[in-house]
Amino acid sequence: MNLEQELNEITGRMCGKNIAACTNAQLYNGVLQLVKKKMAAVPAITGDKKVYYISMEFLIGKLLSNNLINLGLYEELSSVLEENGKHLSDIEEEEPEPSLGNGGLGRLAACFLDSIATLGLPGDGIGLNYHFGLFRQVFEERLQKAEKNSWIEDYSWLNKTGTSFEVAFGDKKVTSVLYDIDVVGYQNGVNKLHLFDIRSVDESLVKEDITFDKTAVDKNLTLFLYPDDSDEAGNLLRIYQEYFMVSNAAQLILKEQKEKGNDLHALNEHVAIQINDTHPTMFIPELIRILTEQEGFSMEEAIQVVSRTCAYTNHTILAEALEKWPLAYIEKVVPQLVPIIRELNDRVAVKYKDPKVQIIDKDKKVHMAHIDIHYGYSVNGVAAIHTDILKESELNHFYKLYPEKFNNKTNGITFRRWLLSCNRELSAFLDQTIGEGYKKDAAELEKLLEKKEDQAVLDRIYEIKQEKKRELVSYIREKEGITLDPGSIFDIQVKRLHEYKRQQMNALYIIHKYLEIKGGRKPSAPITFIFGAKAAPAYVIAQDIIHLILVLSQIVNNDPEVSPYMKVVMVENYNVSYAEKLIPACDISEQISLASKEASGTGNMKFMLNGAVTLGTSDGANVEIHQLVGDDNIYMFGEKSDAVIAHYAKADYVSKDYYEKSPVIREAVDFIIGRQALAVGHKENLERLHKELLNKDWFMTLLDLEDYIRVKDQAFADYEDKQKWKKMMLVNIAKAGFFSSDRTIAEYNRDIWKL
Ligand code: 26V
Repeated sequence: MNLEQELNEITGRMCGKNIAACTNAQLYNGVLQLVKKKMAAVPAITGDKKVYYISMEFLIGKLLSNNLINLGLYEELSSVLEENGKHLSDIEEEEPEPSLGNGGLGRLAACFLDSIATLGLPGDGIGLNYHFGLFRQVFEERLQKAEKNSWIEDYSWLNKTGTSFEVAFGDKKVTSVLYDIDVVGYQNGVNKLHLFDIRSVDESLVKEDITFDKTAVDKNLTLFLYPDDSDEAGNLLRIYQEYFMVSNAAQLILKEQKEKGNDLHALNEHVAIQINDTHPTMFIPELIRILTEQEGFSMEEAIQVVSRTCAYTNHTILAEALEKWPLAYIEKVVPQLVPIIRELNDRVAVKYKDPKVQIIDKDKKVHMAHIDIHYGYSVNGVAAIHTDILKESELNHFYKLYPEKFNNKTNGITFRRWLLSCNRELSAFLDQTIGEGYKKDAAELEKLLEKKEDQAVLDRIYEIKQEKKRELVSYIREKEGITLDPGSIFDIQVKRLHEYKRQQMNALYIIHKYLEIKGGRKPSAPITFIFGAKAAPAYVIAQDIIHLILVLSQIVNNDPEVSPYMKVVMVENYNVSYAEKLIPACDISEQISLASKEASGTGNMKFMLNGAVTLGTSDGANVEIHQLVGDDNIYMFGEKSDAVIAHYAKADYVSKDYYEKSPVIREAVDFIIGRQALAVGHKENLERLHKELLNKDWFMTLLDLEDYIRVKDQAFADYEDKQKWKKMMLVNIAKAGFFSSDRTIAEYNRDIWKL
């Protein structure tokens, strides 16, 4: 049977229609079944040693297009559909997005699974099957409202397995069920993403918003992805979720190892466990508990084996995101772990006297990262500067104890999704221009540098950008009801909303530009400012920043004197699918975090790969982007991380000083509570934000504002020199190869997993 016959056979069986007669929704279900069947026929990746990547979040996004590309079926299926009067892009729109992550950490986990399979390494993901992913964001009266966001339909990528375990919480037991999603590598075999669920989940607990009864654990354990990103969680349910995940993980891994006939006493020869941030840390005491209680290990040996098997990745230095659970909470949820955690603590206390490296502190809080560092064999940061900060300041006390454990693994992104799938025009052009080798070896993108003086190549890269901008314009017109000028500069900042990422600084620039235009200083080219961001529901100032941006959008877009020169859009419900449309259309990529605070960033890499030029601070992976493209192909500004760290140490940053000495800053900040803003926005939100900027500004917005304005104006002016801009685009694409997650995973394997 050819592909068309196969699909006709499936749709006939599912809904009694052939391809041409199906609705797009019916056809999506048919295509889903077809692709799942194809994936089931791809051989599993096998080997002596396997990695398990344990993570509370796998922000996989839609899977159809990616799986088709990796299976090598995209073009064929696309033509089959066209011949039947259908379009693959319409079918893709039918797929619900699994938003099983908050942001960078979860998306990284998804990119890693793609690369592990693509490199042919045996490696599975282990996580939770949340019924509702990260909340759906809607704007009402220019405020964020959070709604539930379900993604599981009758037909989905999930395959129910027969695997099931018992997990004990104090006096009650919960039974798990395991669902698997196949992860197919690019022109390679299949690994699995294992997502654990409970049998007794009750979706009816949830009303339209995202509040629900948090006490009935046997009904709500896997209902929701926790929506706090770097805010203190402080919630028992979170500990229930974490323990449920790691207990299942430990049981699954031991079951698989026993089935393979491997000796558990030599577990580290067969298994590597990567602990994604501290959320899965209880895996360590849980595995020790099972080995000692059920497998006859002595405590000493169990600790030795586990310590040689587990490796930890740190993703943030924000103090509020480093988990510290009160021992009393753990006692309440999983009393069986408490003796193990005490044992681990006591062994540390005997060896080291420094209070900074203890596991249980004087307030009886358990420092999860400390368990990982003492009882894991590797600690890695996610970009060079981040790892340096861990070694030199944040985790310096540990670095002195265990220098050999610390290593850097600069993040990466999968080029299958962030180039081949979201920008088929650019990848097709690269195929013609430098050959297809870059798809397997991303370093080959550098071949593009040889074409830097080739006018036809430069023109085509620019033209593709214009095409992607036009596509985005029609998408935004349809979704947001706002009409944009595809001839304007597209300046984009999309990422979680957090003060350290400084969307508020971008907003202050917009105010500044607005006032300039009102004063008669028109920009050389029209500019479109685009934002996309969700704010944790409990994070008040982040909500206020969204409000400000929506207020500015209203003021600017409706001012006939200004709107021909600038527009402001905050897209609703920014998610992976939206990112896939925004990133290819971007001219200027905003990466403006306060230096030292963004561990790496991965959006910066996606933008660069799609020919955007970075406007950024010396933070996270921006530093490495800067080194790769050189001064002429990036716009850097702001104080460096050591200066920022010194400001914190000396507590000498006073935002009011900056406000008072600069009329430009004062004018922009005061606009927030001016007549115009208050006419459109809510007094409470705007005044709170204004007060925060003047009296606290913990993430030092005003510190870099003037420099930001200067460098951003320069970038906009340079955009007018088309020839110069095209060359910058080309260099950025050519140098993006380093940021392939295939490179990152090859390094994890070489230095940590050794599969
Ligand atoms: C913390 C918590 C606290 C408990 C409640 C739920 C929750 C969820 C997430 C987080 C921490 C998020 C940390 C994170 O996403 N870090 C980002 O990781 C990216 C991948 O390494 C990196 O590029 C970003 O710079 C970093 O912010």
